[in-house]
Amino acid sequence: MTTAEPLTQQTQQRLADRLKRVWADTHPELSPASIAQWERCTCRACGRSQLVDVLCLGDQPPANAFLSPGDTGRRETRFPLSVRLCENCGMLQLAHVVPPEMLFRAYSFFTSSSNRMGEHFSMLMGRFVEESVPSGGLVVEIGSNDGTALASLRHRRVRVLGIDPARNVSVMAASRGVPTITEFFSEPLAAEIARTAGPASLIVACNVLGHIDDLDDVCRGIQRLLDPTGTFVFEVPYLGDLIERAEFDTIYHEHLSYFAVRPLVALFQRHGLALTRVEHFPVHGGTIRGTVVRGETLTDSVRRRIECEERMQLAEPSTFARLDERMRQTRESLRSWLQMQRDAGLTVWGYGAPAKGTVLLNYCGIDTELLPAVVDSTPMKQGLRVPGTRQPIFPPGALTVQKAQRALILAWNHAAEITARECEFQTAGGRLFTPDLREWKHEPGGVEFFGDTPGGFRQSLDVDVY
Ligand code: JHZ
Repeated sequence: MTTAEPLTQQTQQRLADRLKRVWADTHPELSPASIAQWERCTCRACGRSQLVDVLCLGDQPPANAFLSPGDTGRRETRFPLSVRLCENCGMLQLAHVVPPEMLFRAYSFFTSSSNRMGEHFSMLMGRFVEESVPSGGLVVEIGSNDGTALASLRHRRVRVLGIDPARNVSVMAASRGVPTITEFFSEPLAAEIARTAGPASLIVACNVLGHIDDLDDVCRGIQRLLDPTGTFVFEVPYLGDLIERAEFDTIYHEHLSYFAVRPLVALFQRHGLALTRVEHFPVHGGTIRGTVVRGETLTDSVRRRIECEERMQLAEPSTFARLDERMRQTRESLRSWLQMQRDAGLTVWGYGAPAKGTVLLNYCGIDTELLPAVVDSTPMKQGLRVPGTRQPIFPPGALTVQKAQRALILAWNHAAEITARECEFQTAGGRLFTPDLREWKHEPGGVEFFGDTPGGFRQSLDVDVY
């Protein structure tokens, strides 16, 4: 498809019909009326119906729907992965919603799988508890996963409560001593928590706002639960980084929204909430952390950030036409590099089976011929296969045992941690590359990367505060 051109009526109808059929097959309990809601025609941030189609990554299986050995004979359910831009507020968002019950009840991503992420969240919690939570105050985390962030508060005199719909990760959180409600966050749930546990001094939501279709309901829930002087802190991958570094593999069905500051301000303002501070981190390829309080003030720093986004043309359809071109170039260069390795008799395995790895492999059409297997440290993923392209997933040690000569780091946001961990593989002659084809090496003084970065793709980021 050519980007920045609206889909034809006919194509839109075909996609919508297909999605409804999939919904009806997989969820017989849903009424036709509820199924019909799952194509998004109004903006999640401003509510207006000025959405234009700007990108299409084809039909893809859900990125975390790993296949068990018994599943390999069956056809996988694929959903359209198409992206729309709101011409009114600039919010980038997915057009189609895969049932959240399918995506989030059994979750294969664990926050604790990266030591660095554990440190990052523990620093976030420590700082905001000191800034905004009195002794005995309540800290609530939306999307608390395996409890890593809240568990870091165990020595502080505060009460903690996690909320996460995934049963398996909630059990892990409970085993860490983190009380967790195994549910989707919603306004009624927020009202119930406020009634039974009192208002929250701090509400935290990291890498979860993008997963939620009804952001108005989230904001209403925050209004219900937050203490009048409380703070809401969130982290989301930043759209500016997605575009600058062509991080298109972070586009998948779980991520319904791709946030810039301007649409976030519009969303919060409609609910009597004010985004007062934005910080920018290199985490997950570029993340913004927002601090939100009750009120309507637009601070100078946030206003400057919005001006900067205008200069970056984050809300221009032509920006996405350029991104589409870079996506195609990445597909070409990655495929020809893998073919060259194969022709030279070198075996390349994937390192990490993150959700973004599924997207990269499927979008680029990288099957087991080009990349026979991947390794991942998450026990729940080992023994399964990557959705769509079907590479088997082994524990990391298999890389050396099976004598792979190259590893393509699909979890490129953890490249430094992985390179430092894989000394044995490198000592045995193995070489590590990220999808931009830069080589990573563990040196005595730390990790270094080599090679040109065509088009400035995924370089490291500095931390800055607006
Ligand atoms: P990682 C996650 O996406 C999850 P994903 C989520 N959908 C989200 O919103 C975004 O982040 C922002 C493995 N690994 O973090 C573990 C090793 O094998 O990039 C994981 O399977 N060895 C909520 O799924 C994967 O890589 C290691 O040394 O793209 C990393 O997944 C390390 C550090 C990781 O998440």
